Amino acid sequence: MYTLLSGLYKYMFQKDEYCVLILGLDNAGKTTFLEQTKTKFSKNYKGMNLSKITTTVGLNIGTIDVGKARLMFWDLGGQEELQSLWDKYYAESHGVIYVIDSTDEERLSESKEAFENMISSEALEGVPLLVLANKQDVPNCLSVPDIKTAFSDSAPKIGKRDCLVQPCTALTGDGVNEGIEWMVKCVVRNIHRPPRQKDIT
Ligand code: G3D
Repeated sequence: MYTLLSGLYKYMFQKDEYCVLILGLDNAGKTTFLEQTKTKFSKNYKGMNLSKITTTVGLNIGTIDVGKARLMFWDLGGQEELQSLWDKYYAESHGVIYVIDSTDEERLSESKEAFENMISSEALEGVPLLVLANKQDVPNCLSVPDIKTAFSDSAPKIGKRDCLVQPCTALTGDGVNEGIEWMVKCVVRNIHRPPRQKDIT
């Protein structure tokens, strides 16, 4: 009876856990996105004042539950010297959210370089990739088609992994639900896929 009840309890309440990295250059809006996500998806979370958030130095973490999935976010610092730490987290991650500041055309090529380094990592092969074109509230910012064009020659490196470019305003929350729901769908589907041939030992 105990086994039956504990099995039932586990079935109803146990969550599958997924690690999702939030990457991008400093000032792209990673921490604002994480705070907005926690505010939207956690019932009792009293978010920080979003206008008081300053750029990530080190690591911010956060957890949300969506259905039977528990997403654990690691928001890593985007400064050049911190980018070299990103790959230490790749092997553990089930999904990547890459945040682009759509108002910063000057640093777009720098962002693309960091993006290409990241997607070239073997450890991230097949891992779903959500690209956020953030700060869409700012007039005359780069649109999703502009960003897709600028990043078009990265397509071969993206390969067959799930990838979505989502317009987003982390400050107001526009596009946050759509992005998170897409990520949940992909990581859940991915974990139930049969292992790749080279993973079989
Ligand atoms: P980071 O964690 O990637 O370094 P932050 O970036 O989340 O600290 O955000 C950097 C700056 O961008 C912050 O402004 C923040 O308010 C702003 N920001 C983040 N998301 C948006 C958005 O969707 N729209 C607009 N207009 N601004 C955004 P400050 O002035 O504090 O540097």
